[in-house]
Amino acid sequence: MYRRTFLAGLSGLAVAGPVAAQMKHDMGGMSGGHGQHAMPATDANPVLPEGQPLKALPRLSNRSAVPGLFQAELVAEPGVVRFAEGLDTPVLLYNGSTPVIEANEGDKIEIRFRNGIPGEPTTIHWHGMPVPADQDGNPTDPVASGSERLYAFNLPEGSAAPYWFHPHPHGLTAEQVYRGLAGIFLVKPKDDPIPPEYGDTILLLSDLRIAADGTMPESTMADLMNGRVGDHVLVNGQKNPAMAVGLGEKRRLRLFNATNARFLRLRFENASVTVVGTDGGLIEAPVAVDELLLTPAERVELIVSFDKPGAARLTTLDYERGWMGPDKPAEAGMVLLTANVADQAVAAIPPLPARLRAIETLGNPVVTRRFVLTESMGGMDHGDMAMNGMDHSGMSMSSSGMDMRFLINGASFDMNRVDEVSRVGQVELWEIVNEADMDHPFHVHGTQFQITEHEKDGNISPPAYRAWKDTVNVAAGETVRILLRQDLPGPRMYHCHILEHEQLGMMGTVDVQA
Ligand SMILES: [Cu+2]
Repeated sequence: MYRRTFLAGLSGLAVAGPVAAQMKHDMGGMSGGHGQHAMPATDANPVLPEGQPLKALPRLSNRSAVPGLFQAELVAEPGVVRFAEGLDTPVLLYNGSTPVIEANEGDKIEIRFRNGIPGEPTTIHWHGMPVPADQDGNPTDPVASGSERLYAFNLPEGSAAPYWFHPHPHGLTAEQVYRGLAGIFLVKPKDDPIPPEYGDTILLLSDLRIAADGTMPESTMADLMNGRVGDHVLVNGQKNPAMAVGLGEKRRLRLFNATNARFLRLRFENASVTVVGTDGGLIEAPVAVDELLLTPAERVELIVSFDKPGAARLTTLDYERGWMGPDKPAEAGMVLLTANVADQAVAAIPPLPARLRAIETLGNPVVTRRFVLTESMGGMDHGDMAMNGMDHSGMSMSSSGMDMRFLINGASFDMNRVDEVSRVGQVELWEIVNEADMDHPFHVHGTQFQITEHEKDGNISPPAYRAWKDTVNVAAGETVRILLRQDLPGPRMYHCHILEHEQLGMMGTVDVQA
């Protein structure tokens, strides 16, 4: 109750610290979209068309004729998209779209990048990719507005996976991403065990909020607190697009959660789903599932079998992630994609192999690190509040007003501070301890890790299957243990991938020494 009253009264309060920097102006209002936000209704919420044929994201063409070399140009700049009939929405895009880069293990990559965003620095972070630290778009390496640079790196053997890329400038990441900057980086293996008859369909999930005039409202206090959740979850920029499939067809679908803060608990109605890959590529053996949770920045590769004629819908289920304050968006029952399955059966297609690949075990860790995630409101963290006889849903106002921070080991991100020092090649155990009220999807730059266990309320459970991951959801009150090894030297970020939380301090730097 405290929280509800507290947040309802937020707009009248003085705003201090990093929050102030984020808040440009008071709340925008929406209704009638996917998630119902009971914000003060200032504008009608434009209706987006549904059921249009699914469009494939455009491929970025390789300018090089040299085998094993991929060369291309990327420009980040403003654009306009018509999401709703008759309404232009100003956005930010790479090369006027959400491009897909496709390359092979072993390739050398050279991307000439130009920042065409007026007045804002930016970077390109190659999310999940094992690239050199100075090529990874760290906030410490901004590209100024109007400037350009070359991103160059190699794709090692074994790095085949569905990566993505997005901006990572200090203080602007959340905004540049929700305004549209994202792309896909698909690294293909030399030998792919998935039958080519299944095709290969990329589904980039993004989140949109637009006002009656088509513009994207600035983020509100609730957005900073919970991460910005829009009104429409789009697939490749479309609302509930349609794909036509034959009866009995199997399709390879690669799902990318490129939203700032959407927790997508998904199921496919009238179709059966098998997981074959995660952030870091294929898992060892196919795993049939009824539903799955895809949190911000995570990816999953599915084989979907369309064994029933009629509509098969990718829908959402409710998920409790510890929403702060009033107006948790209704997340259940959204239809993200519709597959129209024909009555006519297709010719028999090859089965999915029982073994996909081997995943190396990382061995015993030589170092253990502990990362405690907390939230601090009004300059007080949990400990302080408890000490003052307040449960964490009670807030008090420091003299300078509301100050919201998201912390790792009690510290807020500082670009000039190294928080941990590690070594190239050493195996480490990281314990991510979430003492906060909200789930936080934890991401590590520069490598892929393996989850070893989940612990909650004294119960320890292993992961459902061994997988390479670069982002793992750590639920409120949960501890997740991961094994990782960095193979390249340099400073690497680790942070919550609710982009507003990263921006409000939930990020640190580990310096990996050679
Ligand atoms: Cu977070």
